[in-house]
Amino acid sequence: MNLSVYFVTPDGADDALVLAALKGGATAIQLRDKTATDAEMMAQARRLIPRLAEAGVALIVNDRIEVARAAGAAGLHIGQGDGDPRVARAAIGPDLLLGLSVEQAAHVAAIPHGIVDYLGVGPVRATATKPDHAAPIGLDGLARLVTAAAPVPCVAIGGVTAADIPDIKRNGCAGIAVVSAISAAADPQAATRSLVDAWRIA
Ligand code: TZP
Ligand code: MG
Repeated sequence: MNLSVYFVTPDGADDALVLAALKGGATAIQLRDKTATDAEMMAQARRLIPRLAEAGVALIVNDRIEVARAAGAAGLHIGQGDGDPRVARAAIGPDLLLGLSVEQAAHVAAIPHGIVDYLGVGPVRATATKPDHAAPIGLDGLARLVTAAAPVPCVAIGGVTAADIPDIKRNGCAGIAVVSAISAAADPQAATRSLVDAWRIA
């Protein structure tokens, strides 16, 4: 799975935003919406999955195990407040990807072996996108957690912009996970393309 430019949707994202990120070259997409009903999220996932599949891009569903399963998503992403990753793994079976958010060394140390496919590590910086986020870890905190997590692939999340890409890549991350760097851009497709290009040349 290519996690290099992983677009995480803001609440209420429309399909056009996701498709713009796809056209811009996003390599993975997470449907994350804290405001949608399960039925709304299911319908959106079902509309998007075939479009993404044509481009070989995985759709990962945030939080909602039943939506991930029933919609035929490529995976599920959960956080520290979403229960034991072993329970999520048992529910989704062996074939779906499982991503887990980690914010501190203790979270990495507690990961059961062979259960998760990748980690979202952060927040690197404070971000208005997730009002209840944990304390920012900075690029040096990121480097420590990525080293501790090896060989599990890590994506850096939280206030990440194109300017951070060289440091993040040097830290051994498999990619960046961003919301506002794409969703708040005047041209989300072009913004995604800039991130993809920045990752490639870093
Ligand atoms: N988890 C940690 S920070 C964050 C999530 C979902 C939000 C990242 O959003 P942005 O706009 O890229 O800072
Ligand atoms: Mg969650």
